[in-house]
Amino acid sequence: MSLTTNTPTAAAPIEPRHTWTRDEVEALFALPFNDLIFEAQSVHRQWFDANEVQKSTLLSIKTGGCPEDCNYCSQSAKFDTGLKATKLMDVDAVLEGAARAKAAGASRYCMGAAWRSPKDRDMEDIAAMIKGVRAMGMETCMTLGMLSPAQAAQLKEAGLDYYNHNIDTSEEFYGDIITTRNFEDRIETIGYVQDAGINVCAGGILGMGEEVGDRASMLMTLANLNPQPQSVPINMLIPIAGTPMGDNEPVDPIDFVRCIAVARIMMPKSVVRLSAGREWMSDETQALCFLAGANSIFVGEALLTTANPALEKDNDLFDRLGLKPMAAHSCPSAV
Ligand code: SAM
Ligand code: DTB
Ligand code: SF4
Repeated sequence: MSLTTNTPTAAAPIEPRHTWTRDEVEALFALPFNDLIFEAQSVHRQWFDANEVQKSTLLSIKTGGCPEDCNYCSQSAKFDTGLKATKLMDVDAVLEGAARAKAAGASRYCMGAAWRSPKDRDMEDIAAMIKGVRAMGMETCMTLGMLSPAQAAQLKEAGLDYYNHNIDTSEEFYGDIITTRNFEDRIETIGYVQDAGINVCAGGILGMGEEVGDRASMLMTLANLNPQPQSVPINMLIPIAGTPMGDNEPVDPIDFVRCIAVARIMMPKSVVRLSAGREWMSDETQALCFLAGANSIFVGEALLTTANPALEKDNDLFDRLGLKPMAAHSCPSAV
């Protein structure tokens, strides 16, 4: 495949396109590594400062006991992972966590609940959390499972900036990972979020036993959404003992970097997040991910139920790479 697929003209930065075919995406994955990274870095510099990385912090506002059967997840009630289920947290406790995240340099606070979908009775507290975090000057993100159009509108009304709803893998492989909902359900909620005027955060997981073709198909689905998701998390599977994926083999870091690069090329105006799994990655792998166009990470010592690198370790990596945090509300595609 020619390297000119997405090559910019000197004058105008390339705009996202929504007509990607699986053959085109697979051809990107098959490029020699150096050509792929060069192309990704060239695209990256058109819309972003290549030395800026957005920092988000996660909080699990309702942990465990989830009725869904996502084969990778510590929080599904279908697997015995030893996790203790909790109720929805108090608003004040969530806001205390947000203040700590802001002090540690996060520009976005992401709140996750282990629900199939939120109950209407929970929406008042959820709205209070969004308003409180926003008042601190951080971007807000929620991930609560499937939404109705009315719930999406309530979240928008409360001031929600981003809604995370991952497609996780290809449409073809989805049924092997989750049986309690289908791929179409995911796309439907993403549509409701877009219709409500909320930025979409949607990505997936590598290391679940998928083939390169599945990774290509997943990125094709994401890039062909119109608009493209403004935020694209690429997670490395964290194998959880007690789940069907507890003994999965780790992903080859080079293959992981390739996927980041292809995502960057296909979604030039989106923030691509080097998401779960950094605790198990070398500094060099992370540096390659940034070179390939990743420009967001989770900071803080926990993700939802698993570990994330210590703050000092991340600050040290930023210093050694000359990286700076991205300011809130500076994504070029955000609504
Ligand atoms: N229940 C909501 C949902 O599934 O949409 C929100 C929370 S869910 C834990 C958020 C995302 O975290 C999942 O879609 C998945 O992509 C990611 N995730 C969960 N467990 C993971 C694991 N063990 N390794 C990597 N990513 C994981
Ligand atoms: C996303 O794509 N990854 C985050 C966030 N969105 C919600 C979650 C990662 C979870 C990793 C496993 C855990 O901590 O339970
Ligand atoms: Fe539930 Fe979300 Fe975990 Fe699936 S990924 S089991 S929906 S918390």
